[in-house]
Amino acid sequence: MSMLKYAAVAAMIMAGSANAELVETDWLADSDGLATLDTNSGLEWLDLTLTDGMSINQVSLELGDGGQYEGWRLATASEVHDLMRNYFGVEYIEGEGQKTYSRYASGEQIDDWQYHFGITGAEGRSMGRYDNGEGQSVMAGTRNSGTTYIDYSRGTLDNDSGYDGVFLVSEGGLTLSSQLDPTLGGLREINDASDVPAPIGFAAAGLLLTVAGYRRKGKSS
Ligand SMILES: [Ca+2]
Ligand SMILES: [Ca+2]
Repeated sequence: MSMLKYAAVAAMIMAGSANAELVETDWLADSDGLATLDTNSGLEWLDLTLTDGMSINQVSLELGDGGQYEGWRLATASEVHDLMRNYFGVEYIEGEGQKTYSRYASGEQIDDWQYHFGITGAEGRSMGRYDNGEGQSVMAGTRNSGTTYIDYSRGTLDNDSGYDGVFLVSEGGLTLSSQLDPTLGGLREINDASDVPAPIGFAAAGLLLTVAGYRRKGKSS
């Protein structure tokens, strides 16, 4: 790959990671707004209100043929981390464990998040569970106070509460919006076209800056 292409890809990735653009999409019927497309990752997320109060294991039982959430799958921890990092701009490092950001989110961020994912509990809680990768249930989301959570401990995969739903995702082709609107597929294709997984992308961006730095040094000396 030429240096120019590296620069273009690195710039695209850095620009894309700066903020996640969330777009309301429809799952089953026109204007139901039951899903949300993250244009950054190309993933569609099911509204958290639809799984509110359920454990991860209860939701898992409904993912197969004929199930309530047929075609959706559980979001991985790193997919949720990416969403939180990109949307809220939190400086979360993989493996850091439970993080609570007090009064972190702006009013606009909270409003938009609640609008897209729905309210799951009192005081504007808009929260979802996911498997932390070690068979434990953890939560991410925000609430009216502005406190934002990542990997907040919620006990076992059988644990449930009225505070949060479960994060479910789709790579496309499942929701009505992604079937009808070619631009949604187009967004995914743009993401796929870079063909650079995020960690490699960041490495490429780092390499580019390093090379640029060496060049400047070389010229000045
Ligand atoms: Ca939505
Ligand atoms: Ca609830």
